[in-house]
Amino acid sequence: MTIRTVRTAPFEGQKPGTSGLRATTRTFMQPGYLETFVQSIFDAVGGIGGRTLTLGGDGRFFNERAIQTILKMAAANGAARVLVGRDGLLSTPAASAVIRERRTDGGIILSASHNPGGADGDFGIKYNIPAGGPAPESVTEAIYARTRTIDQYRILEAPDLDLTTEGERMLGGLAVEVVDPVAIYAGLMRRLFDFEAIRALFASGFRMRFDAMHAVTGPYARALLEGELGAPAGTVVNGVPLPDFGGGHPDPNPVYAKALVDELLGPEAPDFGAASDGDGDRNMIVGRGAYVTPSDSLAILAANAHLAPGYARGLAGIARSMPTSRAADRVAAKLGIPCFETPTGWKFFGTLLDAGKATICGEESAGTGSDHLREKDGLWAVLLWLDILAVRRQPVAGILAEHWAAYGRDYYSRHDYEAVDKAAAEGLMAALRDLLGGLPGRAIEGLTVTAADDFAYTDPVDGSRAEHQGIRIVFGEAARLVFRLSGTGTAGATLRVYLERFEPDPARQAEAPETALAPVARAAEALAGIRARLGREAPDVRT
Ligand code: VG1
Ligand code: CO
Repeated sequence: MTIRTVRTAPFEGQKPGTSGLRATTRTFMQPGYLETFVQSIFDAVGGIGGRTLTLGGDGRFFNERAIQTILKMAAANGAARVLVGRDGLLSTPAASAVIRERRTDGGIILSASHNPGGADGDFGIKYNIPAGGPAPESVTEAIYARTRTIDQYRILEAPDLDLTTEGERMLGGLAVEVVDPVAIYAGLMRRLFDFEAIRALFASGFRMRFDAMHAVTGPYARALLEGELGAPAGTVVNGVPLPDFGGGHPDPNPVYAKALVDELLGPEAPDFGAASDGDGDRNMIVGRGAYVTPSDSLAILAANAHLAPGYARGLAGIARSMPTSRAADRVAAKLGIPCFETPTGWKFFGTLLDAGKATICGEESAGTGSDHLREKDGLWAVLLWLDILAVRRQPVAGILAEHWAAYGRDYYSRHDYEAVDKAAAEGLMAALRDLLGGLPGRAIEGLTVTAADDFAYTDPVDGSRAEHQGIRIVFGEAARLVFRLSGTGTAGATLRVYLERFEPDPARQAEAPETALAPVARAAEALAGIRARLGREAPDVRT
């Protein structure tokens, strides 16, 4: 087997976004595109000679080809060992678990997460650091810088390796260890949660539906929920991972997981429903007759986490991304612990978790997780909910109502305008930025602006700085409006508008979110002129 050094030239736009590099699958399938980015990772981390890496992906189209290529490149670059999930599969949280438990020198995860897959869909790749989390911006910037100058990559000429059975095999000088994608992750879950109690809950007749959306979580959910916890067969639906996710959009929200939400809000509803995304790091929670917004889920999990053995010691702090509602802040205040507000993207939670400043983190985009890993973790959130339900033995709707009565309700919605003209979206953001100075004190739609800024964040642990992380317009405690551009899209730009209104009065907490948020939505239009600037009458997706 010979090592080939292949001449290459930089590809445009290999800049990691909110969560790694994402592009259309066809872009990734261009000769040399994947290789150039992977070599840039290896070079930017100081080479991988003698090191051990974790490797896996969400199983989408091109996953297996990419895994074979990366293994041959790791061999050619002198790596000692790669732990790869069987069939090239590892959910994002499971990859983080393998990196941490096996103490590998970081890892590579192949996924475009909630973006559709297939030849006409999207693909993605990201590097995770040895702590198990997404590379911080200092590292992604170094990788990007390397993609600008790279002129060669190294690859072993060798036949493809069999990844269908566990065990160790050699690829040149590289030991490739094919591992069970579920085992290490499942072991961690057993240590955090009271499986006995959850088993008793299912044995009592509790019924749940878990929609794996034909993405990577299927095997994990089947093994844990149906296998170990005794949920009846059929609890997990769409449980077989497919390269194109069955043509669906593996984003667990009321739009793309509509069938599940309809079932839970319908007459034959089971007690509890949940769904996960392409790479298994997101979760959507629905009770019988009660959709739980991700921001509320974070707050409720934080308020009740002590009921699960893994968190019985209490929480050190809570962290939420800036656009996530302020519901978690009220829980932190009651618990007397800090609440950190970070930019969007899990990479900003890493330092807080490493330093023991935050125990639970979350994002409005259906991401929740804790210090057990350095990625958000869809099934973890589901198991924590189950553990809480097993202890409280109350319907989800009751838990939600009690939470709102105690803390107030934060009506919340996100409006996405997808694949809009990039220049127009940037123009909208620039115009908003120009308005900021004049906003405080101004009344719009009966709401008075108390603060308005272009969110910037200084990491309290390492002092690193992130700027232009979204426009934040605060109407005191009453409401909040956030505008930002997505960093995970692959076509044009996506504008996200985040709407929030606080209602402390239990008598007024049962309104339809759209009604409660109508003045905030009108304020957004008045301030940003979305219709005129983007030429869109309404958002593509409301979650
Ligand atoms: C989106 C979400 C963000 C999340 C990111 C990655 O980013 O808003 O909260 O961390 O996706 O999630 P953006 O830049 O498009 O708003 V995942 O599950 O797609 O890796
Ligand atoms: Co994801």
